[in-house]
Amino acid sequence: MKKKTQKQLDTFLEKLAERNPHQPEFQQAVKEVLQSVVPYIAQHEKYQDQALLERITEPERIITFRVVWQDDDGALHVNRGYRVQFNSAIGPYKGGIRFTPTVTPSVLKFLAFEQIFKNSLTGLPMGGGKGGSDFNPRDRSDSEVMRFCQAFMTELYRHIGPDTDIPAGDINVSAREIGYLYGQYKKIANVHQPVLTGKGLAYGGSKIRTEATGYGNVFFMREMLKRVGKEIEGTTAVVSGSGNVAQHTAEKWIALGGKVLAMSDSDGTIYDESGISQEKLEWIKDLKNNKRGRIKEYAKEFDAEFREGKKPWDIKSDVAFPCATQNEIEKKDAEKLVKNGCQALSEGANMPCTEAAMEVLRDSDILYAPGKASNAGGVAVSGLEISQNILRLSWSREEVEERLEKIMQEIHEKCLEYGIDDNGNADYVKGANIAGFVKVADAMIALGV
Ligand code: NDP
Ligand code: 2IT
Repeated sequence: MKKKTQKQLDTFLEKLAERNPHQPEFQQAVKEVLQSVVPYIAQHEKYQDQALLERITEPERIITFRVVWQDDDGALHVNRGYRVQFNSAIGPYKGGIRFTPTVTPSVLKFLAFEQIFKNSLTGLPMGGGKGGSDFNPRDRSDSEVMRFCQAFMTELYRHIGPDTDIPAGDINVSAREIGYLYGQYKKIANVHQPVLTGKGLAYGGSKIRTEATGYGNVFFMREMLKRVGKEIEGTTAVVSGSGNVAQHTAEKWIALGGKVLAMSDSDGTIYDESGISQEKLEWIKDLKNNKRGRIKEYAKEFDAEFREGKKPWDIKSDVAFPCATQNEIEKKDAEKLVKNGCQALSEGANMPCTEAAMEVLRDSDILYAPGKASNAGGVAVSGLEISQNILRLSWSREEVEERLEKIMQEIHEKCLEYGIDDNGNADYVKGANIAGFVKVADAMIALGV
């Protein structure tokens, strides 16, 4: 980066930090995007003198609300609900809802900010948004989760709509929660509308939406490997997490001939040297999605190793798929991956690498896919779910999966269009950031202020 451009970026980030104090995740996400975008703007007059950086880093609207609900013993609880409606230049706000105690305005702003560029990359007309609550569903009964979802939607419903804002799932929000949320929306609004995605197949959901993020993640990895003449067949992988994205990343990896050595949850990692087969994966799905159990139970059932409190990054494997949460790969983890000869890393989670970890990966020979490109398959199929709802029809599994594959290939191509360096190497971080930015910036300029 030229000295003058670096100075401009530093000054902007200083002001951003002053304007958004105590929001480290948001500042981290903005810095990551602007490191690619600011030099690009410096070379393209069209994007100058438009206050684009100031505008694109300021959410259009943030809604905060009180959520009061009753537990099974009759006690009342108060949680905080949020929806960050960050940018609607290219379409209605779109992005997931997350229920976990680590939800803060900073986390939701980083996620909504990432979502702007991710949604742009899908090629579908979706703006960026994200929402959630600090509610912890762990150890809560079904009826408690239902009452919480109903209370959450009772306020959220007035802020969303098929042409305004269409939430979906994210951490701890999947089929069960989307069902309760949609049920409450329908009761209040008295309409069936594509106002949430990730719906059940019985009431308007799309085939493959459950699988889409994980499958898309593997499709993106396949494109990266293909470009350098490598194949999935026989290649080993470690996957963090054992929720929606992790399960379906593992599933597609296994289906394409790869081997999965490890998965994890917030308690630790299971290491199965013989590989997690599809049959064992079905057992994990039942454990996590129905029994809501802990991953360590896998070790007992299949005589594998359980590494308490450990992440999977020190297990030697050909590729890595972080699919749990933000900042789960620290500098030392990235160094370990490089040292162990890991060849490629594709992010299923949003911003799973710390800034320092990212630097290590980008300075290495590892093929590195940032989440806004590699995990975009989930929101892409959400977009396809909206299209099917509007058309009032339902596409087959094959049709949706084919479209997903094509979208992931196109995202890969867009990353290359803006991300090839002087040596012909692919910088997917730069490519994804610039390609995502250009469409949104063009729309913002065209729409005026
Ligand atoms: P799930 O709730 O289904 O699964 C999350 C998994 O990550 C669980 O195994 C959970 O463990 C683990 N986990 C969560 N928090 C932590 C933590 N602090 N430390 C260690 N492990 C943790 O969520 P998803 O699979 O939907 O989401 C995973 C990631 O993928 C998130 O970053 C999300 O934003 C991203 N993403 C999701 C998309 C989707 O369509 N669902 C789309 C694109 C990205 P435990 O069981 O112990 O809680
Ligand atoms: O991070 C994400 O892209 C998601 N959680 C999916 C969002 C969506 O609207 O499907």
